[in-house]
This record gives sequence, C-alpha cells and structure tokens, in this order.
Amino acid sequence: MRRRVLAGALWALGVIGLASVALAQDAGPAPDAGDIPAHFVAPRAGFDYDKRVVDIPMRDGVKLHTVIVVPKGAHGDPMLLDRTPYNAEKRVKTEPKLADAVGSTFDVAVQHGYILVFQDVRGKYGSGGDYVMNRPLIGPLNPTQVDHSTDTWDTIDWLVRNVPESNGKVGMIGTSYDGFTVLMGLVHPHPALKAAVPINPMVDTWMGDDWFHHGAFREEMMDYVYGQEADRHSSQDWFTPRYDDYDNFLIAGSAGALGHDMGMEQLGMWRRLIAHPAYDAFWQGQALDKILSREPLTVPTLFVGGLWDQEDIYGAVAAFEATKVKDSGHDMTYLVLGPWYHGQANTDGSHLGPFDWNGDTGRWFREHVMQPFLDAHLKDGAPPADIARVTAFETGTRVWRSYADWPLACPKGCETVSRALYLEAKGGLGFTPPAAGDAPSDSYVSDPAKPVPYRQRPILPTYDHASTWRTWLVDDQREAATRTDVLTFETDTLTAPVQVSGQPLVNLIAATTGTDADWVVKLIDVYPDKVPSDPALAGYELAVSMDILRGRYRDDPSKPEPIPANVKQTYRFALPTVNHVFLPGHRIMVQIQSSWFPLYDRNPQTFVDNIFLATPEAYRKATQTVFHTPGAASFVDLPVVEAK
Ligand code: PG9
Repeated sequence: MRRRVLAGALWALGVIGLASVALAQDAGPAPDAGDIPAHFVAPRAGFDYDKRVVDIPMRDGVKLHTVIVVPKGAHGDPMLLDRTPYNAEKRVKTEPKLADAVGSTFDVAVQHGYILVFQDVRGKYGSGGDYVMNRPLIGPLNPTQVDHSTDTWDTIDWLVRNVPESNGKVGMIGTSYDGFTVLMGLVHPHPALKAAVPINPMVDTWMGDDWFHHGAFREEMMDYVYGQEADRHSSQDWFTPRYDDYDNFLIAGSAGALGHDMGMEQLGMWRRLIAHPAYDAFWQGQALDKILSREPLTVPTLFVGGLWDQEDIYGAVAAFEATKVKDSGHDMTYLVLGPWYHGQANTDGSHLGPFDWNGDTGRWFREHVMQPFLDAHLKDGAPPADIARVTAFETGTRVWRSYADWPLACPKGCETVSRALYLEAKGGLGFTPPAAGDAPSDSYVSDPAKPVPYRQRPILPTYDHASTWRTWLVDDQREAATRTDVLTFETDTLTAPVQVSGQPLVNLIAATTGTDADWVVKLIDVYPDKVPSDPALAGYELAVSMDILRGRYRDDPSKPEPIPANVKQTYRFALPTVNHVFLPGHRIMVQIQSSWFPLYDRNPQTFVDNIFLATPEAYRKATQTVFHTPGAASFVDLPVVEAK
C-alpha cells in the first residue's frame, strides 16, 4: 500500500511537473530566426578574445545557436567545433582571459592559436527545431531530411565562409554526447573538416555505453532522460523521495513503473527505451562503430577512451577497432587510453580515487598527443604529428606506452597470448584447469528484494554534487565480497608480473533455478596487506574490468530467450578494455554476482516479455550455481602480454 501511495504521489508530481513544463514549452515560439540577434560581436576592453553569437541557418531553415570565440588578432587560425546538448553559452565563462573562459579541455589549444566554436544541437537551448535525443542518421530511424551529419555539414560550411580570421580548416572535438556529435560529423563529412577528437563518445548504447550494458538497463540514467527531454533548457530536475537511491529504485519496482510514476511516457526517448529492451534494429541501426566501419574514414580521428569510464567505457575502443580495418595507410585512426573516469582527459589526470598516476596524465595527453594531432591536421604548414597510432597508459606500472595497434601490437620481444584464468573449488583461481574430485560448484541465493548494491550505501543520485559517481569504478570491492550472494575466487600471491592488455572474455558455466538471470563478473587486482608507499591501499580490491550480462541475451542479443531452469548454460561476454600489470605481491581476484543495483535494474529472475514492465509478482529469489569442474570449468580468458 505504502508503495502505491508513494508512487501515486510521485506520479502526480511528475505529471504536474512535466505538464507545466509542456505548457512552458508551448508558452511561446522556440527561439528562432529573428528572436536572437543574427550576429553580434562583443569586443570587450581587457578581454583577449571576442565572443560572437550567431544563429546559423540549416538547410531546412532551422537556426542553430552558435558561440564563436575569436582570439584578438587571430589570423589564419583553424577552428575547433563542439556541438552539444548541454548549453553552448555556458561553455564560455565571462573571463577576460581565453584560457580561463573556456576551461581545461583547451588549456593547451589556446596557446596554439585556435578559434573555438560551441553550438547548441537542434532543439536545445538557443537552437530552433525539435530535440531528438541521439537523433539517428537520416534513414529508417529518421524519416526527416536533417540529422547531426547534415547539421554539422551546414555549420562548417557557414563557418568557413563567415569567419574571416580562420584558415578555412575545422576540427571537431567533444566528450560523451558531444563525442557522439563528433562521430556523426564524420558521416559524409564537409571537406573543411580535417581532424576529429571524440572523447569518451557514445557509440553503442545497448552494448556498453550509457543506456545498457549487454542488455541490462542502467536505470540510474533515467534522470538524464527526464532532465534532457522535459524542456529545451533542461530546467526540470529529477526528484526522489528518499536520500539513498537504493531505496528510491527498490520502492519504485521496475524501471517502467518508476518511469510511469514520473510521467515519463511523455518523453520520446523514454518511450523508445522501453519499446526496445533487446538489441533490435533500433539499436543496431544506431551503433556508430558499425556505421563508421562501412566506409574508410576520410578525416583523421583520435579516439580517446578512459579505462575507468563510468559512462561510455565501450565506445572509443569499439569505434577505433571498427574503423582501423579500412585505414590501410594507418593515418586516419588513432587511439588514446588513459587512466581516467568519464571526461577526465579534459582535466587533471593525476589521480583517480585513491590511486596516484605519478603525474597529470590529462595534461600530458593534451600536450603530447592531442595538440600535436590537432596542429598537424589543422595548422597551415605544421609538421606531421610525432605520436604513436596508439598511446595507452599502463596501470600497475603507471607508465605511458606507445603501440602501433590495439589490441596491442607488441613491441619487439613480446606477444599477447590468451591465458584462461580458471575458477577453482574453495574460492581458488589459477591458470590450470580445475582438477576432478574437488567441489564442482559454488552457489548463492539471489534475492531481488535485497539486490547487491553496486557501491557502498547510501548511494546518491549520480547528479548529486556530493556523489562520487565519477570514481565509482575504482571503489574498493571488499565491500561486495562480504555478501553471501557474491562469489569470490582468488589466486595465490603473484611472484611475477602479469600484464593484461585488451578485453578479458568471460566463459561462465552456470545454472539458475529461475528462468532469467543477470551475471556480473569482476576482474580485480588485490593489493598486498602492506603497501609502504601508500598504506591506505593495503588489501585494496581494485576492479580493473567488470561488467554485466543479462542472461536472456546469452545466445542472441536481438532475441531474448528464457533460461531453462536448473540446466547448465555457458555465458560468454567481453569485459571492458584493460591495460594493467598485476605486480608481484598482488593477487588476482574474480567476483561473481547477479545484481548491481540500482545502477542496473533488477532482473526479476523469471522470464517476462519486457523487464521494463515486469510486475512485482515476477520478482523471485533464485539459486545461482557457478561450475568449476572438468567438463564445466568456468574461466576468464585474459589477453596476457608475455616475453617471446
Ligand atoms: N554519457 C553521458 C550520458 C548520456 C546518456 C545518458 C546518460 C549519460 C553524456 O552523454 O554526457
């Protein structure tokens, strides 16, 4: 009863909230055409740049609100374009010094003479037209005659003809959603587009970016849909009745029930999310790694990934690996992997949580990789960039490495081999297959009424200023290991380093008493009980790669199938990219569990058509059994780098 009353209250609030927003949205014409000064230059004494605000007409007449920052005295400078749904005007603070006005992403670029351009995407903030989140390319998923590709083309065409201080060359740069718009600009690119830097881009939002990971829905992202789509100025804040999100999402029930309580059926993206729980043509048709792999890239592109990117850990590597195939000259596709959370490439990369990287890896990247790449392709007469095709930070040893390819093309004298790390009885873990006679399996009860928290409670909403959402992937996993519904397997203490570079591949053999299940697998570096250099790290359990698979998609992500109860199944899926050395004195650990809440919605563990719409009765306890015995030996395939 309490739940329904609360939900009812939420629902009422939600509907009122959105309804008023809808009214506000209809309160007058969208800022368009003559509503905003067509073109004004705001020279200000004491400022070392001019800020111009223009509304650039697209081919369908809609005008996109664009802020152009021109350093005083600029002549023959390239332009860097960032197309964003997060308010272009906010990207330029009213500071007299350009470096202070545009933030640390450009702290090196501003020293090299660049004109910076920020644009509201169609339908957001000052731009006209309608907002469609992750607007697909023109085609079966977009029947209109405009998309981000055409809007980028029209924008660049206007810029090169209307910014006389430029050299007619444009680069695109952007992080996250803005990284997605960079990639969209690579489809039928304008001839003046000469370089692209997609940082932590959204690439495939069902496989591993933002919305789902292998089919498990990231319900903590619901507030993003609400905030982004409720109105063009994103003025509607998500709200929750309880302090701890673990309570909020448990009380609400399924993600669909929460969306209903919040009145989200009014939002296009929400309707599309709950209508497409499987990897159907809707998601496959938007996967930018697949789209960009169809034709050779014609714009040199530096894909930037974060090894602990809590939002888009999949995209950069997937897009690099997909597009490098047709890059026969090895001069179009580049990759950087840093020890970063989402977006940290743009700021101070000295630390991540309690981990010190022995220097500001973010600034090093901007200075030694990004700027040479941009200058080489955008500055007239600049020399080729002296950068490797792949620059990857190696954690454990804390050094930058240069490679000719990724997964890493070993420098001389080494090779990458697949080494199966087997689960063993009594919580063991090792590189030899389990012996007969040992206990064949371990079991736990997975109870949807008490799902495993994805991090220590209280869990604040990701947008809460007090939340450490950004660094959650490096949380100490000892917290989880104490639960009886989390299995833990651990090697002996290592006597030699083990370098893992690439994507670990899970081969889990398991049975459930239910007819659906989620499987979470974590690859963990266990620190020694004494760490003289940093005592706070004693015994720390650092996850270097972990992910979730929704069991109904074990065979075909587009076709969910019930899991036959009490029958061994094999679950194979890739974990996120690692570039880590497990040092001597450390141990390797694997943890397994069946919920990761409330970042991921709960699996009811009984097969239903659409988990978004699961009824409370569908959520049932299940006993999960993980096998580690000859003929049913679970293991994680590690890409280990070994001396030749
Ligand atoms: N990665 C961010 C995000 C996108 C969609 C849902 C939730 C987060 C971003 O694009 O900024």
